[in-house]
Amino acid sequence: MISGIQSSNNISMLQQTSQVRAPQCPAQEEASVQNPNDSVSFAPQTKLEKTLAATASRAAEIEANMAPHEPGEILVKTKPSLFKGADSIAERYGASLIEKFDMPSQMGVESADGELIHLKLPAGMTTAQAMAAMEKDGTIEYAVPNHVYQMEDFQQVGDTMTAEQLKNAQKMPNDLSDKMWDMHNVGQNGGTVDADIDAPEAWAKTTGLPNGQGPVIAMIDSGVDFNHPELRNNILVNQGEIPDNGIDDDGDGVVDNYWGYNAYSQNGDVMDHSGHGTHVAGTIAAEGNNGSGVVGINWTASLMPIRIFNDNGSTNAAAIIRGINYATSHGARITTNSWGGGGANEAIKEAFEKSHCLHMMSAGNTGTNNDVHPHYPSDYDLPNNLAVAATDRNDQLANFSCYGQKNVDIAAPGKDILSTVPGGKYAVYSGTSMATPHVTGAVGLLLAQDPTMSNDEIKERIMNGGDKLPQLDGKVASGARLNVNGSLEYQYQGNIAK
Ligand SMILES: [Ca+2]
Ligand SMILES: [Ca+2]
Ligand SMILES: [Ca+2]
Ligand SMILES: [Ca+2]
Repeated sequence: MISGIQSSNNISMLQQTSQVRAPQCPAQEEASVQNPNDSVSFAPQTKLEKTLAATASRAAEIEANMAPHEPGEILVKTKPSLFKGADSIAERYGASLIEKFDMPSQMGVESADGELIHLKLPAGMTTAQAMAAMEKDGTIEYAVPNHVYQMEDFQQVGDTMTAEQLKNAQKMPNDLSDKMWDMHNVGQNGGTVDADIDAPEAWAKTTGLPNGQGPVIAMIDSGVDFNHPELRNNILVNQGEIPDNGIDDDGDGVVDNYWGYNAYSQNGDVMDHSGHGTHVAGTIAAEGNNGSGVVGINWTASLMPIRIFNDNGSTNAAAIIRGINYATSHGARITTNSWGGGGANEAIKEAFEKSHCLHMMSAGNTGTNNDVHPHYPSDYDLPNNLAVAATDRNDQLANFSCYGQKNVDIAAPGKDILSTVPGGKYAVYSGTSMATPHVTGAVGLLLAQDPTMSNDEIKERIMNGGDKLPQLDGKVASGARLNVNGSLEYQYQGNIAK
């Protein structure tokens, strides 16, 4: 039985949302998107007009291959050591500066880098026209669209439940529901015995570190219901900030960022209105063995909600970059990313790459091969990311899950997953969005066991410590499904190619 707010068909909904997204642009922009040459129909006079005329055919070529983006906007990376590059570039293109991204100090030597700026182009100039013109500009390293991305779709299975309704079917620990085949599969509900991540065996070694003492896990998602009784104690609040007083008490540039950061609206509102982020959070770290609800892979943890999506489940590159940079500059060690799309974006890739964090990324829900049809951010070839496919209760690749021998690293349970949803409730969801937080939770336990573990070691332990399955051979790089106990026991060799 399918119920709730989600479509009964993952695949069509994902395709639909990425293809028919309503343009958020004035009529003039829409017309120019359809025919970029229309907007420069006057005789070129100024230097800028001449440049646009000279690059018109290149602009048409870029336009033809353009993934969904915010119209009339562009992200520009200046060449290194360019004095006041941002202002002069904006002026030259008749654009206005929306923001200059702060590169947190942990990201490396600031002065050796160019600046990343976000521009609003003048009326009538399309993103493709600006990109074509900027290719010829010697002061610019790259210019990319402000791509828009969707939350990875997910499917609710059955009804939302109260804690009381759940209690009828519990096993050890005292809140391990028998619906949680992903943690401990004894063949219940038609599953296969031990097609699971061996969570009880892992919990004999560690159940995570107390809030504030272990690795900070940034959830770059739709926010979290921070009032959920299973999550509230595992969210790392910003102690320097007084909530809801309208003042940026800790002076970090964000007002009232107590529970986390809303990178889309640039404020402290991280309440989840979709269920997506709250479900992800519960898999990573619903409070464990507390006699209620469900159990997360980490019974205790330090979760950092970073909301990047608006209420329609959509976001753009600028918000994503702000979210990644916030995680990096506010002490996160891990990020989890259950979102994606088709637009490769150099600025997003660089934000991930320059962050010291290890980034978990969902492979996508179109059931396709990511080595043939790219999916981002999971396809970025970075030393510090892991891309995750989804399996079901019989250890088969889920029918909706994307895969890729080169671009997807590992599979994890992602079909029929029970976790927390807003309003203090629980629900079963399916999607690679649900698989990804299993790996994130496992990384949390690895770092609880050894806080000094490097990203390279974590990647090797996750990939080589999993259960190799013939049906995943050729589908994911490791050929394995996550086994958190196996990763905790695995001896590091230093042989996973970076
Ligand atoms: Ca098991
Ligand atoms: Ca603040
Ligand atoms: Ca405040
Ligand atoms: Ca619980």
